[in-house]
Amino acid sequence: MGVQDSLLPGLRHFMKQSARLLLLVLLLWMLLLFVVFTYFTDPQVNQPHRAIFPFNSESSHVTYVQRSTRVIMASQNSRWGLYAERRGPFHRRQVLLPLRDRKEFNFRNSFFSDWSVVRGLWKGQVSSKLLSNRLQRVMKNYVHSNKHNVLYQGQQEASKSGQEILCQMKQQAKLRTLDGSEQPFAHLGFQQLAPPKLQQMYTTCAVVTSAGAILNSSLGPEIDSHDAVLRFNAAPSEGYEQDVGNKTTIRIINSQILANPEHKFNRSLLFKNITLVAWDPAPYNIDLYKWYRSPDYDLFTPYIHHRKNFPEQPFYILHPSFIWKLWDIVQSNTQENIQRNPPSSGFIGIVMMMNVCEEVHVYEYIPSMRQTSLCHYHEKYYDAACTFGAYHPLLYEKLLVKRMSTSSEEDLKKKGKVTLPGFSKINCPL
Ligand code: NCC
Repeated sequence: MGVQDSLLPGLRHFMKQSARLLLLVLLLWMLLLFVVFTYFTDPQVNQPHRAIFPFNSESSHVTYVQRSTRVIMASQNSRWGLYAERRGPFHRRQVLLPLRDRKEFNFRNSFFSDWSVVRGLWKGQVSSKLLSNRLQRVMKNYVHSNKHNVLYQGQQEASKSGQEILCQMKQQAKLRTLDGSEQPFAHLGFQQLAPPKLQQMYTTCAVVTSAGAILNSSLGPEIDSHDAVLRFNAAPSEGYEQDVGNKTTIRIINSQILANPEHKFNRSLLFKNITLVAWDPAPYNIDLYKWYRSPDYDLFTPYIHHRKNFPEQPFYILHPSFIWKLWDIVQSNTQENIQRNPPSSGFIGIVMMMNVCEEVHVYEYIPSMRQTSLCHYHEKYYDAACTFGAYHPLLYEKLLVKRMSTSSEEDLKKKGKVTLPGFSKINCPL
């Protein structure tokens, strides 16, 4: 036996020990990293909240954060809730976020909860309890606040089949626009202003939501192949044709678009040569006088102005009874109490298209595998609330749409597409 042979077992033993030690150090290092990561991303980190600007009683800890694009308010008084834009010609743009909610914009909390919500939506079974703590809290505020004086006394059950929900929709969600015969509008001469009833029938229609997840979808050509394409608010197609297409037939606009100079409603090409459908939340009891006196955002003045200047352009205002009927339908099919605010433009648009199309294809409303917290495909702004709701009862609207959908699992997950029959194609028992 040479010297080399006697050294070898010792060397082997030494290397084994070193490897073990290295592994142990590595494990300890990873554990340490995990602890540090958990500490800094924990929404419950117990730090004192400094009240810099008392916004209202519920979310009283609010701070200003400079941001270039919009004002974000976590006020339950604001129409748009956490993301509200406060715009006025002289208003300096700032972001208002409650300190504790900012802390919860964190990877751990939102990433895992976002995906469990998405999976729940795919299965057609979801509860607000799956949302991140922050979204649950904001949602709870809206469930308890009641700006529009909603008084719901109907049933709340979640056991209807897809076909039963479709029949309920067909029966109760008939499209209604202001025709000018209702007071105080008749008195104000709206009958001469309102265009003929919206009743053109299309064979297949696309509803293109503004969700960030539609980016990199290459759905543009498929979207453009439909007879009619519905888009929302100020969502552009220019520059995004590959993913969202470039055809626009109808655009639903909330009253912010008409009232807020930033959207250049009178001049922007986004609103030309298409059918326009505007809406604004009226009181739940459909008090049209009160609505006319104090709409959420003044849509009436720009509407009158626009109708006079462009009488050829079909331009409608949705009757608030249509909007609140949709809310009733969502609540009636949900055991949880939903936010007492109108449904999103997305849901309003989907049901409107079910009234005028034989088949409706909705893109990236139920999130696909591309789900991201990017709010809009055309804006660098991240918040999962755009997808799951804060002010609007988006989560419950989406669940209802999923339950009515006839699309395949592959279409749902890969394309983010749900298919719904138009009312004319739904056969219901008499
Ligand atoms: O964001 P918004 O909606 O214009 O989007 C149109 C519809 O697309 C669906 N959507 C959007 C983003 C996302 N990540 N997932 C989605 O499913 C929704 O169905 C949504 O309705 C609105 O409903 O009118 C809303 O409008 C904006 C805003 O007023 C307009 O974009 C004009 O600037 C509201 N945001 C703010 O007020 C800040 C938004 O809450 C609702």
